[in-house]
Amino acid sequence: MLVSWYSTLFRNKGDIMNELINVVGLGYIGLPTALMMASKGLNVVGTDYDKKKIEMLQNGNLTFQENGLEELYRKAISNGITFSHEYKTADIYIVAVPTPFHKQNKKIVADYLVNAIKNVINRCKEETVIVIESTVSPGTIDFFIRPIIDGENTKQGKRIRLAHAPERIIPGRMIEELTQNNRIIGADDMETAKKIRDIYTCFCNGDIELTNIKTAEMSKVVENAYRDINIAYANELVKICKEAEIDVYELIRIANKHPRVNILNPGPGVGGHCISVDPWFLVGDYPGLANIILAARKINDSMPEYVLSRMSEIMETNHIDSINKIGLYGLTYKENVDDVRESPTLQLLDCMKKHLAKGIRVYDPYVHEDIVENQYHDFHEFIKGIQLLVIMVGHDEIKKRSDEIEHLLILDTRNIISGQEVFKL
Ligand code: SAJ
Repeated sequence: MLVSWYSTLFRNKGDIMNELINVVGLGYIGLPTALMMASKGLNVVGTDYDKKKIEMLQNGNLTFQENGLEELYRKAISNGITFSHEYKTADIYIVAVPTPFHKQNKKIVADYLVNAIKNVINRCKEETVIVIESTVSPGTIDFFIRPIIDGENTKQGKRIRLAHAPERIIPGRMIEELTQNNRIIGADDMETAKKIRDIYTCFCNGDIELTNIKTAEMSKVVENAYRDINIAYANELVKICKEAEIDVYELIRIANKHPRVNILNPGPGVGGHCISVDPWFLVGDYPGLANIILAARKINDSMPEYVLSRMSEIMETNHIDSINKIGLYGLTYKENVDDVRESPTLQLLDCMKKHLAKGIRVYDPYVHEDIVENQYHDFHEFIKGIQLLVIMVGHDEIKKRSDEIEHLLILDTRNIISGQEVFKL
C-alpha cells in the first residue's frame, strides 16, 4: 500500500512536538515567531548570523522591545528554546531573513534569502520542509530558490519541500497578531501545506488558507500595497485641504460616517520595512501596469518634503531665524515601537541634508543609541531653547507631556495634540 510521507511523518500532534524547528533569522519577525512556537511546546532552535545577537539571547537579553515579548521569551526559555550562530540539522526550517530592494530598479535583493537557503540545504535531511516567511516579490521563490532546491534534490537524491507563509504581524501588536491573525500558506502540494498548517495551528487561532506559492507571495505584497494606497489617499487629501482651507481631520471624520468609507490618517510619510518597500516590488516587476501603486508610493514619499515646507512656512510667519530652534520629536517609523527603519523622520533629515540644513534637534524616548546628529536623550535638554516642536511620531510619551510643551509652537503631523493651539499638516 502506498503510504504518503505526510501520514508517515505526522500521524498525530505528538509527532509535530518531536520535530526540530530551526528558525533562521532572529529579527522582528523571526524572534517572536521562534519564541511563540517554543512557548507552545514546539522544539525550537533560533539561528542568526549576528553573533552578538545570539550572545544577547543566550545571556537572557532581548534584542528589541515589543509588547509582551519579554514574557514570551521567559516562557520559551523555560520550554527549552536554544539559540545558535550555526544552522542546525532540523526537520523544518522557518526562514525570516531581510529582503531589501535595489534603490534604483526597485527589484528585490534576494541575497540574504539565497544564502540562508544554501546554508539550510547543506545541513538538512530527506523530506525537510523549508518555510519562507520573509516577504518576497511574486516569482522570487521560483526564480531564486527553486533552482537551488532542484539542483540539490538531483545531486543528493534528497527530497526537500518548499512552502511560503508570509508574515503578517504589526509591530506594537506582534504577539497578539501572531496568535489572532489569519494566515496564508503556499506550497507545491497539499501534503506540505497541511504539514505546515499543523505546525502553525499550534499557536495561530486564525483561519489558515492553503494555496500555491506564487499566490502566497503575491498576497503579502498586495496587502501592503493596499494599505500604502489608502494612506496615500489620506496624505493627498491633506494637501488638497490645505489648498482649499478645509480642516482635513474634520473632513475625514465626517466622511468616515458613510458606511462604506474608511479614510486612514494622514501623516509625515510612510516608514517601516514593509509598506514603504513591498509596493516597489510590483512597480519594479510590472512597470506600466502598477500605476496606482506607483502613484501612492510617490505621494507617501513626498510627505517628509511636505512637512519640511510646512516647517519653513511656520518659521517664516513666526520669525524663527535658525534651524537650531526646531526640535523633531520621534525617530521611529510609528508610535510606541523602537524600529527606525525607513522612518519619515530619517527621510526628513535626508531632505534637510540635501538643502544643507543642519543643526535641527532630534529626540525619541525609544531610541537609546545615537543614530543621527544632534540627537538628545533627555527630553528637558531637548526642548530647552527650542521654539518649534515638530511631532513626527505619536508616542504615548508625548501625549503625557502636553503640559511641558504648552509654551512651544507645535507642528503636530500626527494630529495627537488637542485642546491647544497647534499647527497641523
Ligand atoms: N501610517 C500612516 N497613516 C495610517 C496608518 C499608518 O501614516 O493611517 C504610517 C505609519 O505611521 C507607518 C507606516 O504608515 O509609518 C506603516 O505603518 P502600519 O502600522 O500601517 O504598518 P506596518 O508597516 O507596521 O505593518 C504592515 C502591516 N500590513 C498591513 O497592515 C497590510 C502588517 O500587517 C505587516 O505584517 C507588516 O506591514 C509587514 O511586515 O509586512
